[in-house]
Amino acid sequence: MVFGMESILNQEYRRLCDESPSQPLVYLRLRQAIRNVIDRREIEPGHALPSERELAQSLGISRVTVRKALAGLVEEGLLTQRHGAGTFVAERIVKPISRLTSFTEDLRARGLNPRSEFFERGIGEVTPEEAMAMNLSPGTAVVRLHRVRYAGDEPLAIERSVVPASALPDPSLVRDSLYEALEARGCRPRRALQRLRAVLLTAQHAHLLHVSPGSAGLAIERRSFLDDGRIVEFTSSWYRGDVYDFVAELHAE
Ligand code: 16G
Repeated sequence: MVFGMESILNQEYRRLCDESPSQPLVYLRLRQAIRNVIDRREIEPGHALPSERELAQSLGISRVTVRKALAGLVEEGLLTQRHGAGTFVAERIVKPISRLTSFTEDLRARGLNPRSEFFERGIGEVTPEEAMAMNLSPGTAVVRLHRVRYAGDEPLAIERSVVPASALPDPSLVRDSLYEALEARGCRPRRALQRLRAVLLTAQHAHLLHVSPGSAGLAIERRSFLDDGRIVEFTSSWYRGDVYDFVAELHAE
């Protein structure tokens, strides 16, 4: 067990106790402490966390509470658990597909630095295909973004987004995050339909993603809606298959 890591977690947990003594839920506080140390890269991806027993002992809380704190972070994709081996900071990016989050939020939650390189950030008339996919009338103005999405220097995905100009009148409003720009206009998507399929990355996509042509990728199409049912986003993404795990929680019914 790494003592340094235990004491870093311990310190962060105590700091949160002092900062918000009124937080009655111990597992939420521990969850936040772990999130913070991962965020600050004080525990690196792939590294193990102290065991449940060790954490419980050093923090003076019950193992049930520790387990509950960890389970939530496993569900968020921040931690992974390997049977018999323990709990690790997730190395691959594990993305729950049932949450409508943005690339920027997903990466920030993992302590990574999201960045975009734009090939296109403009406004134009909707094409017939886009009009069909988005239920827009011919001639409607749309904003188009074509970006490579990075974590620091590492390219992770290519995205083409189309957004009605009624939701986003000026493409330059999008700096790093489309969802932040939409949120600022009160048009953040509330619901989305997403389609995922496995692909072999074309030479052009592979080049942009710094992988070999023919590498495995995931082609994802997301159509997002506002509360009133209007489509606010139609995005086609190509994610690298070697770094992403998409996970979903399933319920029997
Ligand atoms: C994600 C979404 C994409 C959305 C983008 C917004 C998937 C498969 N796709 O990449 O549809 O447009 O996030 O991210 O999750 P941003 O706010 O960082 O620009």
